[in-house]
Amino acid sequence: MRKLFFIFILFSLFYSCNDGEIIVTDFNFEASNLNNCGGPGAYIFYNINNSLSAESISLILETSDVLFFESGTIEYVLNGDTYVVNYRKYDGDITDSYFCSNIPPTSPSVSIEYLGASGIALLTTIVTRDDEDGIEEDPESNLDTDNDGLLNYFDNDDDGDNVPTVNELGAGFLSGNNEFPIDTDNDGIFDYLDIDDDEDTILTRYEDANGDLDPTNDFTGTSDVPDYLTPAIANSNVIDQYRIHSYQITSDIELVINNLVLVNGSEEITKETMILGNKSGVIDGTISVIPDFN
Ligand SMILES: [Ca+2]
Ligand SMILES: [Ca+2]
Ligand SMILES: [Ca+2]
Ligand SMILES: [Ca+2]
Repeated sequence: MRKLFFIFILFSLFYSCNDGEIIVTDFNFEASNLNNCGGPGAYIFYNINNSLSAESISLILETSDVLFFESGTIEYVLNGDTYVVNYRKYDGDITDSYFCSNIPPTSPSVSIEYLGASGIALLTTIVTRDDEDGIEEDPESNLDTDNDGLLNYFDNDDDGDNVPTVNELGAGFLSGNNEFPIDTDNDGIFDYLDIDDDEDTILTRYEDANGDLDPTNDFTGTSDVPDYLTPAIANSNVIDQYRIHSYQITSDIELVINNLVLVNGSEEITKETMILGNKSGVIDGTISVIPDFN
């Protein structure tokens, strides 16, 4: 009875066409075991299950698309040529190097192989960007105050005056003692959004006498207040160029193949929804960029 029940479970998950044989296929892939390697030109995604007899399912995408940098779902229709799925069983455990090393290991050997004859791979990416600039900014907002192409929530110089936002808020605001960031010229526009912080009609970006794209280190005379915060000093050095910007980026993915048909000779396995899995932190790092000046 127990055996019958077990077979019934397997049969309800997968079924075989053509010859009517029951194909005993575990497909016990843990969703969290999705891994990837490669990059533009050839991306490799794979999920390994060594728990019983070793098996893997893998997807190769030969595409020049730059993946993982934009949120959304991209669709690839399997074609057996450039977008290929393989399901394999092996005579021994396999490791990441089986898919990712330049010289593929000679063992273990593949004992059974199925090729994805058809199906649609759906790669869903969720990207998080954060400038960690001391201001809470809405990641849903398209606000780009300085129109430099970096939205405020990942622009660490929101007004494009070449003074980083974190240096324009004031210690009191950063420590939580002040409710509002500083507004040096009291014009109702906080310094971090004000392109002329001292209201002397010279743009902060231009109050950069030494031209190093950093107005905070330009002082006239013995003053310890930089020129861009001193209304009495109005020297202009026209600089229409942005300093380098940096922000944190993390990218999480989920990979699913819909209507997958796996074929080995006359044997066929179909699966309406094959979850290859998910992976956090496919990208996890810092992006540095010099925005174009508009
Ligand atoms: Ca911006
Ligand atoms: Ca600024
Ligand atoms: Ca102001
Ligand atoms: Ca000024």
